[in-house]
Amino acid sequence: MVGDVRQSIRPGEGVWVSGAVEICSKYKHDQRTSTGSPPLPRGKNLRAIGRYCYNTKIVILINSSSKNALGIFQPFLPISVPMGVGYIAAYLNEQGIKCDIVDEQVEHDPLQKIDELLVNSEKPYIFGFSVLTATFKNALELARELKKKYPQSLIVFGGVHPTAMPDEVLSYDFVDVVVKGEGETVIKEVYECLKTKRTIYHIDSISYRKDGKIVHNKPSGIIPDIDKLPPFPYHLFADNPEYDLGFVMSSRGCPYDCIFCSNRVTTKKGYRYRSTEKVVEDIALLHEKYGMSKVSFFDDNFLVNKDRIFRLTSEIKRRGLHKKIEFAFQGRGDNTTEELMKELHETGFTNVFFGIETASNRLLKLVKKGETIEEIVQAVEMSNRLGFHVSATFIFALPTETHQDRMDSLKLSKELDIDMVRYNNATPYPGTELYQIALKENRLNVQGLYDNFISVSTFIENPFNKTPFTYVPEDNTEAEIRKDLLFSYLSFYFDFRKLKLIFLSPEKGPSWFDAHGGKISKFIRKLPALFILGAMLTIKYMDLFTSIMLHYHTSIRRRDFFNIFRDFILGFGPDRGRC
Ligand code: B12
Ligand code: SF4
Repeated sequence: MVGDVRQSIRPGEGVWVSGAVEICSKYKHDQRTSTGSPPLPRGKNLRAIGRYCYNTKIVILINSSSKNALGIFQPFLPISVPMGVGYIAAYLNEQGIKCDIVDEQVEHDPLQKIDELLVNSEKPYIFGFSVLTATFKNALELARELKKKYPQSLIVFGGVHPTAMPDEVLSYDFVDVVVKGEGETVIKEVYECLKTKRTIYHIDSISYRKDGKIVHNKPSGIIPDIDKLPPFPYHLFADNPEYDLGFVMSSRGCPYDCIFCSNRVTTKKGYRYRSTEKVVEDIALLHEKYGMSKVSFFDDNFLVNKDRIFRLTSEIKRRGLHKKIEFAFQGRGDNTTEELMKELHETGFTNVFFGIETASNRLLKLVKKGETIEEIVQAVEMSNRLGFHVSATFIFALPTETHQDRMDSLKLSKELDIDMVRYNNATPYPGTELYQIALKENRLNVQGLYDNFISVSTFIENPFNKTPFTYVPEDNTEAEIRKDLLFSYLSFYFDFRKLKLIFLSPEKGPSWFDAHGGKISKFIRKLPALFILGAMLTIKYMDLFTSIMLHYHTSIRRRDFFNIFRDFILGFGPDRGRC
């Protein structure tokens, strides 16, 4: 009756069949009694999506992490609450579906944690992985182990990477289903079908294997009214002091077309925002219940709708929260106006982050940023004038970019007097237009399972084992871009005021480098890592120095290199006290 079934079936209990099998007799009974959804095909090779013959009760959501990817830098990065699994858990809980969260960022042994959670739980289980490109490898490793240990479980992958690459993900036979796009309602449907012993083949927005082939169901579209979703479940993460709870998400989606950005892979272009009341409720909760005095808006693009921002600021003021909390947000230069920025600053929005990307209008056009450098400069200058702490990112190695373009970006970042800057190397994330360009130009370099998809690799890599770039534009070399990146960091940060900011007030920045973690005990624990980091950077900068002196693999001029030190010394002059 049953072929390669890996676990015996006991009455009242089901089994997840993931081999070449036939349908178990209990399933045949279920098929008769099932309602609504299409019946399972019979007697076929059921490898892949398999068959359920029981009640599914348990959903475990796993936030995959790339914790080893950032190497020695990892201890300096704050741990963010995994929002994707958080939102899904909130939705499932609201629907009365029990689920647990396992976050690889904070779980030293996720497998053991899962074992503990499953003691006395009813089988089988849904393991729902939240996956980014950088975390894909870790997710696969854990999924493989889980499938081995719990062969009757259903392994579901969701998030940006699986949404962009469902075929690739399903080429691993231990992954059963990919949920594409926003997953709240889809995972609920999957759960309910399995629980009521129906097939899941009809569910929109999923991909799966059937009869040896990968099937992609049509997308169900974005969730039109995100206000109907339950609020973020901060309480699920509040017990772990490692998390920084100070964030809020007030919108989803972004109407722009930047070719390097994978935000829209899951959220699409439809810009949706939550009601003012609900957002301010979250903020009040963070302050009143969790004692937060700093809250970051994690929206892709916060300023898209000005009317809603004015409504938000007036409600924050009405509740007196502007006197208790400092806010950070990320926006576009062309979305700012003096009136808007002034209002935001008066409401406690003290930190603004701009993705400037490049100083070249030609490149801004090429990457479809949809704004000009003049608009960005105006916005940054206005923010400085109003007293904002300004952070920004630039992207190096965009298609057709030259060394001079990069040096212009560096010059602009210094002229604009930005407080914190990150220079990233262009990374063609799957699902973006940049990925397609890199593929078409035959310049996409994927190492292993996206091991090199780290846009800050130059800074964190081992100097003796460099991380190859994912993309190097024509007429450039990787060595040259790497040196331009290191030079830019040195030129920007070798400045008394900036160094003081990083080491003494990391909270004023966009929290990408937290040297001491706020506590002396934490700082001491980080000392060995800090030492190794320092040694690695010394080696990198010695190598840069040698290259510049010998004009080897770089077009950086010696004079420009020495000017950095001249400026540093001059920086100790009259202006030293600023900050
Ligand atoms: C806020 C943010 C951060 C924050 C916090 C992230 C966090 N803890 O959640 C910080 C600053 C820490 C961060 C860091 C990084 N980020 Co980030 N981040 C974002 C941002 C703007 C919002 C993410 C978010 O929470 N959205 C809200 C939730 C609800 O959406 P979601 O996670 O996508 O989840 C939904 C669906 O994807 C799906 N889903 C997700 N998981 C699952 C699981 C299952 C089982 C199911 C069914 C469905 C499902 O349903 C969810 C609910 O609708 C996104 C852009 C974006 N819009 O996605 C970039 C983004 C996710 N980040 C990105 C990157 C690259 C990074 C970094 C690697 C940056 C770097 N320096 O290289 C790091 C490392 C992250 C890591 N954990 O490894 C990329 C990912 C690209 C890719 N293909 O992987 C994005 C898309 C931005 C971009 N550059 O285009 N990030
Ligand atoms: S980079 Fe910013 S503006 Fe551009 S598409 Fe992404 S979120 Fe939108």
